[in-house]
Amino acid sequence: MMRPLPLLALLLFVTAPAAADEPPRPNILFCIADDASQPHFGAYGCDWVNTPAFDRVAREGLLFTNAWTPNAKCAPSRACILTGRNTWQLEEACNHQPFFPQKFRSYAQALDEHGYFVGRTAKGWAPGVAKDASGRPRHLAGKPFNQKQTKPPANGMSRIDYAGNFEVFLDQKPEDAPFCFWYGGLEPHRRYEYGSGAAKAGKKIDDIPEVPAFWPDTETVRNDMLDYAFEIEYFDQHLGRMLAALEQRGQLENTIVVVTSDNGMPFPRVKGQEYALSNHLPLAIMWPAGIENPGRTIDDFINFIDFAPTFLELAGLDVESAGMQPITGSSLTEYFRGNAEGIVNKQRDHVLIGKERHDVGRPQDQGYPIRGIVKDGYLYLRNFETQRWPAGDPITGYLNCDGSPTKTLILQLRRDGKDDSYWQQSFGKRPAEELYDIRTDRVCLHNLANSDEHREIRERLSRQMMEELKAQGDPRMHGAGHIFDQYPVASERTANYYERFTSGEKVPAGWVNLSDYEAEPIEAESK
Ligand SMILES: [Ca+2]
Repeated sequence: MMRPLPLLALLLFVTAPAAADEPPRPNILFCIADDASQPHFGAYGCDWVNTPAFDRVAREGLLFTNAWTPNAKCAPSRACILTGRNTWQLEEACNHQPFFPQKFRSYAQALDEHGYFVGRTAKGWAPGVAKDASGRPRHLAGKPFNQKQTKPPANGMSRIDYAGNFEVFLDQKPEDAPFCFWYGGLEPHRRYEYGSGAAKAGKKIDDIPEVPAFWPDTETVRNDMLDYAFEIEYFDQHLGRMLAALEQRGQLENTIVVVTSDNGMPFPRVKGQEYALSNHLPLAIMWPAGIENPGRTIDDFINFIDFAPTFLELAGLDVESAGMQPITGSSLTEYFRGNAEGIVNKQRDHVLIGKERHDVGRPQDQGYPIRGIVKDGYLYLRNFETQRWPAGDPITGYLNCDGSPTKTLILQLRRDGKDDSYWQQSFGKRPAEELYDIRTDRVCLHNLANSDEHREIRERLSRQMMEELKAQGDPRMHGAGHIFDQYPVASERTANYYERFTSGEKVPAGWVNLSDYEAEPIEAESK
């Protein structure tokens, strides 16, 4: 065993510039779409969403077919990325719109302290409040570069010129410092300009081969999907401009480019839930100087908690020198070497997922606690509070589902007494256990939890999930799940929503209705 290095030597090792015979530390460009599901990128075979830049990253690097976030909602998903810890290991940051605990540092903060030039554009960790002990904002994903504005091709898209701001960032970078940049695009987060996919991108509703069976297959829903597609394409265009800017500056070679999304599409039964379309996300990584035999496809389970340890390793840091809390994920650099494809590391054979409180609207700001495991072609879910409403309380408008033409249609079909099956799937209450064969039922509609034939697999997955969660210190496995409901909501606008709403207060909840939808507060991190 190696003797520990004296502290001074360790500090010199981690802060000194690379020696002459060592390659310089790579730049890091982390690109994260907001609310895009895994199937909707060209590299995965989708032909009604055009993503040439994502496809290039996959072609010139690695395409991962099995990347999952532990928690399919903006702030908690991003907290896992930034800390390398599972959502149930993050205290308040397990919730959406929380106060981010001061004890948790991000990889971006660590790199900032160890010689990297660090910044971000648009949405970093959000929504929520992250402040240090003296009340100053903590830039968990890097300091903001948002000044350059542009005119996007449709209403509802951000005016922030992401790629333009990346160039501003590159212009400011000291010549001898590597960079770490976070491109937090605000697409395809709602709202959308209805019909823009058809009118402005020339898409046709018949281009969509199949509407997921839990939504009605109508022109309205198909148009909603095309508008979502148009927004993904806008995110991808800025990625393309960023790759071109790096190439032009001769910096693409030693930059690791990671492209993913924080959670699944903002449609009923997807975003904010824990099904396959919710948590299974796109992932492509390129690094010309560092990835051997590009163009490979990797089928191992990759977890969002694996990004932070990857970036620390590339920066020559360990958890202690980074000043971070212990990391649960493990570095992805094993995939960069050699020529292995498909199933590479047999130990990476499952992921754990789960959630607590997302958007508000239940009594006492309660969440909807779930834990799950994905393994051997199955998704197993355990719902801990089955008397609660999974997508939010009907009284306040199912607030854990963004307002949309698809949501409105499903609620209308039920109200009119025409069809309540879609409502049941997206908004109805659920049993304590769910089990889906996601090889044949990717949309998770056929619950096998009560099938005798599947009893063995259900019990095996449940046991493994519970054992691992216990070992990871999940409070819900140790009789303390209620603490997640007790953490305050970091927004005076929405805290205690149910009680205020039911006592007659007019509480703004823009996200219920498309007409007065308000985007999530993207600058919460820097306020
Ligand atoms: Ca999101």
